[in-house]
Amino acid sequence: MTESLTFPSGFRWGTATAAYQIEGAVAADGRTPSIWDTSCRQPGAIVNGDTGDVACDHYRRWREDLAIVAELGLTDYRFSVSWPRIEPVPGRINAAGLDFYDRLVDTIRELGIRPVLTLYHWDLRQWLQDDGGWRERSTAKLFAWYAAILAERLGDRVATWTTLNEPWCSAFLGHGSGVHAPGLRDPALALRVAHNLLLGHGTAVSGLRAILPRTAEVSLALNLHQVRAASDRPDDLDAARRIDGVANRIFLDPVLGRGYPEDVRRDVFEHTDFGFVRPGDLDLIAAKIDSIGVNFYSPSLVIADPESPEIAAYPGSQGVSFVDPGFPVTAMDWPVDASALTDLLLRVSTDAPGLPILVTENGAAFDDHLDADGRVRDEERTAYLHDHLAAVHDAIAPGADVRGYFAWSLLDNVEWAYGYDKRFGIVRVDYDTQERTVKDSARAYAAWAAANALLPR
Ligand code: PNW
Repeated sequence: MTESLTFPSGFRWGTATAAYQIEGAVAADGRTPSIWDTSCRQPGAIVNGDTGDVACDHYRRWREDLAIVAELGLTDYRFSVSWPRIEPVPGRINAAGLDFYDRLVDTIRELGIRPVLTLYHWDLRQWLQDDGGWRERSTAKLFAWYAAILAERLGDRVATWTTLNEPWCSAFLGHGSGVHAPGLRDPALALRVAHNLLLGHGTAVSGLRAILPRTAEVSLALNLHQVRAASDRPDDLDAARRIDGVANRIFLDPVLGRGYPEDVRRDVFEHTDFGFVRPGDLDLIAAKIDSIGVNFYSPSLVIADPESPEIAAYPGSQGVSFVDPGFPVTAMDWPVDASALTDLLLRVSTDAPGLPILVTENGAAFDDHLDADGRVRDEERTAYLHDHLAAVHDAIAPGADVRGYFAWSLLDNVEWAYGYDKRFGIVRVDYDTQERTVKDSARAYAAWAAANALLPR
């Protein structure tokens, strides 16, 4: 690349984390367990038997971590609030939990950074799971109640609110394939859970509107799949339609006011007739949002495969297989193709005209290491971030209204079912000493943020 690619003025250069993945201190100050604390104690659920008990000890080291974000000159920091810290037992607000996020938000702002708050990044309170969790409609109401508590406390200082992070994962990895907490495998339940999550989103949005200043930005972060068909043959195109339906449109369409897609209803009819949708639900779910968060890591390529049984994380996917698109892969074995992000952003901007887009997560795990001179030369991550930011630029040029980008993740952290094995951080964490090392990728990212441009490499 010979010239710099400049981003629109005001473009937000952020980085992101999630509470369970970094905080540790799982029993501190009155916190009670979440479904992830439970899951990580089930033999075999998490690689190496890892747990989030200590994680990056961010609950104690948060000042140091925020200082790194400031030193990198980033404009935005996306974090999530741990529901079990706020409401450790039914109906009782934990002052110490609220105080933690209050201090965090004040310090983020003092450092000149914009806080972007996610209300739910998968750490459901275990006692609520014991009462049925997202299987129950009532959980949507409880979620909105919790959202309102936080809005009352932080609404004067946090401008951007994201309700749910990646409801596809909560519904279909948590209740379909069972690789995420609470580890259930029941496609009919997973579809009901998807609806209750969306109901929680919509109910929370309405509640937030009543509390937050009119200038607040309310959003939802989806891990949209960029699905391509292996060929233009009708059966391959139909395979792509199915995956697009149950991964993307089942969330996007109701949120954008179009209700559940008819073709998805047909694909999953053996599991459910959507009888869980009650009058008024779709209006609630369509509550106006101010931006949409897109989390993107890797493209999907699918092919018609008549012998293939339903893939548990994709209800209605019988007769479909995912195939290797042949790109280089990350340590997660996820193929890397930045052009898929351009296509995805253009698709979202066509689907949701007028709705600003934030890339709320993008990044990669690689097996990087600390060199003797104290540096982490993670060139593959730098290249990944560079190419995906160029892909964002490619989407903005023809008109996608992308307002910002958040590198996942600030820190190496607990990568859910993969434990500490996979390092996504732009900052390295030594889990023995808790020492942080700013990786070369973070330095490169900081330089682009300072220039508001991708500089020639
Ligand atoms: C996202 N998939 O998770 C999450 O928001 C982060 O907490 C996580 O660390 C990050 O991506 C990296 O994995 C995903 O199987 C987990 O398609 C799994 C999938 C997608 C996203």
